[in-house]
Amino acid sequence: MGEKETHTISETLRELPLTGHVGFDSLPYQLVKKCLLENFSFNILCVGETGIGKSTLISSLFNTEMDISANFSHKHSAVSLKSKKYDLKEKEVPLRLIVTETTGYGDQINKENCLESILNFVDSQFEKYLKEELKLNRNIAGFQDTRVHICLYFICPTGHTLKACDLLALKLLGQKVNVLPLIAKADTMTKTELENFKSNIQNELKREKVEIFNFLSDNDTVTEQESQIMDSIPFAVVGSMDFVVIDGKMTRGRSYPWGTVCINNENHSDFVTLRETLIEMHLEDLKRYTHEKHYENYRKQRFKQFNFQDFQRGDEQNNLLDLLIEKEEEMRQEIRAKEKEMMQTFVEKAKRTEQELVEEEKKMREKYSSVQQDLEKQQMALDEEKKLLFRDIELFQKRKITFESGKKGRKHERKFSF
Ligand SMILES: Nc1nc2c(ncn2[C@@H]2O[C@H](COP(=O)(O)OP(=O)(O)OP(=O)(O)O)[C@@H](O)[C@H]2O)c(=O)[nH]1
Ligand SMILES: [Mg+2]
Repeated sequence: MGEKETHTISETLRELPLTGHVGFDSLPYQLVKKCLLENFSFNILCVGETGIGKSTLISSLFNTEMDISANFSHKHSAVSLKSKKYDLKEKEVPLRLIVTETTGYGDQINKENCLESILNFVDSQFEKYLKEELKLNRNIAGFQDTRVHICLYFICPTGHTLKACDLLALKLLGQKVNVLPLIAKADTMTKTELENFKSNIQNELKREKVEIFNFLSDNDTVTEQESQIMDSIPFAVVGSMDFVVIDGKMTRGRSYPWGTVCINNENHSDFVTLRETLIEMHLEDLKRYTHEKHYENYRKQRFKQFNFQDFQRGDEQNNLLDLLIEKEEEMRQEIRAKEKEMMQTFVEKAKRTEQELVEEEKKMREKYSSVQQDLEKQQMALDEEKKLLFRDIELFQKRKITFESGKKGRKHERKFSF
């Protein structure tokens, strides 16, 4: 029925030739002007083991000295994320770039929870946007959108297949964000090793149905370039903060005793393909897909949690106001229950603290009386010793007097005997 309707409309559509200049041919220029005034933005999430080359690759991609601040430590008890904002400009086109990197990914002995913080980070960016969207006075145009537009997943250049944790990470991340796997430090493998590694990963991703961002056009016409791009995933990349001179030109590269790897050389790595695909060709697609697919999924899931449903025409029960009143009442009850619970916890804690204080006082008193008893005993012992000492002194004095008087008597006797 719908198809039939469209058919009739298109048949009756008339194309009218204009007799003069109206001015709507300038609409694309107005859009360009608006975009330039608004600032372009792009948010990248880099997930990969410590020291795998995340910061170096981002610096190489945007050809600028970014703060790489590596911490040279593998002693991280948990995975955390660090975000940095950069304002870049190329030929008067401004770009606000937010780069988020994982810290300590893969450094834990128990890797069970290493994904939790990354998935939470992705969700919390969606949540921020949702909150802004639900505000009464929302400002979507001025809102700093931090939703992740692309997640670059750095695979270790092992030459084998994907590790179980990489596979799980790619699978879970692929359901929430646009994911692009990369083989990091590709210069550490030979050409054949790299080809085999790539094909192993491709097979595994296909077998496990991992969702990787699709760079093919939405319409049916897939260009050769697009299918080449898809065949090259995971891109084997090389990054560098150093510059080398090749054919008299300064270029980013890595010098080794046996030769030089030029990151812009397509025979050396897929770096150029990555840069062109990500920035030149699909930056806006990645943003659009984030909003239209991943954010929509998140929004739907959150609304389901609140029991929100779509309104059907003529459905009297699905009145927005009723629903909101019902929700408000539910939330009030929830808050009341939470308040009660908190009050109970507080009273219990206060009781426990009071009891603890009484016990502490009792212990202190006992300790005080035992110390006092000890002191009294010591005092008595000292008094006893003092008494004995005085008696000894008295005895000594008496003996001294007796001895002195005896001495005088003996002297007198000796005088008379002469
Ligand atoms: N061989 C080789 N080494 C690289 C490549 N990219 C980066 N490196 C080197 O790897 C080391 C770590 O690079 P970073 O970019 O700091 O790695 P990171 O993943 O950001 O490290 P953390 O932020 O500490 O997790 C540095 O010594 C880089 O020079 C590469 O493509 N090939
Ligand atoms: Mg880094």
